[in-house]
Amino acid sequence: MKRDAKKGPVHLCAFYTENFLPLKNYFEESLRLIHDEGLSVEIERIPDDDTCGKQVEKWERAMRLKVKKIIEYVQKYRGEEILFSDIDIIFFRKISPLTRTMLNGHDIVFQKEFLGPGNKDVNTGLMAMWCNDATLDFWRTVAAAAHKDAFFNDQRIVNDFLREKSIPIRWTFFPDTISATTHRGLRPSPWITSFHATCSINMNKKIEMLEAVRKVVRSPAHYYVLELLTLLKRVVRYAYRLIPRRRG
Ligand SMILES: [Mn+2]
Repeated sequence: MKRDAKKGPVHLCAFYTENFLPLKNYFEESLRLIHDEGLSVEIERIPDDDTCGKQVEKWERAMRLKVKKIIEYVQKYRGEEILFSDIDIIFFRKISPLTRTMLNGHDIVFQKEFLGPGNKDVNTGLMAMWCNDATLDFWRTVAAAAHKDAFFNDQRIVNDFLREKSIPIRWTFFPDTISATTHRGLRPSPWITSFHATCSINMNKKIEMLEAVRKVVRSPAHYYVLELLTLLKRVVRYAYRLIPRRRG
């Protein structure tokens, strides 16, 4: 990939369906606060589909739509760098410098599903991508595989392909600062770059997660108090366990 394309901004591409509007407000506000001059933000509104009522159905519709939208963005920004983001994510620090660094030598950079050396899974919520042939082929193959699924889940399909190495793609993980609920619950390090509210498809639960994490990140003191309380709780629990043993 030509390096001169790096002069342009990183295109942050996101979409939301009408029913997830409150999440979009959190997303947008967080972007305003980080003042990332290297980003060009594009948030697309998709009208809600009234024909599918249940939350789980809406969720599946959003996942199918996601693959379709990614293909559109990759075609639109050919030769440039994009950051595709779910709408249930908030940012705390500039993301474009990390995106550029990570894309050096890779076609796609994924958020980790879990922390630790045992993790092999990617999370498709936040992805940095070079809009090139390899990336386009990758997503077209994912889209083609979607028809086989009764309940489509883009992340499962992506992880299957990456594990099988059946599509040639240069990919890597973002560092742990690209955080999610599956990493350290609602108590990430206060120095994270972004947080993805995962583990629930319920919007109110997601908002609770974002609020809780925002508190931790905005006030490291709050974080240390919580850590201290956890430690104290452990000490008390341990001491409590010792007492009956001595009596017995
Ligand atoms: Mn998500």
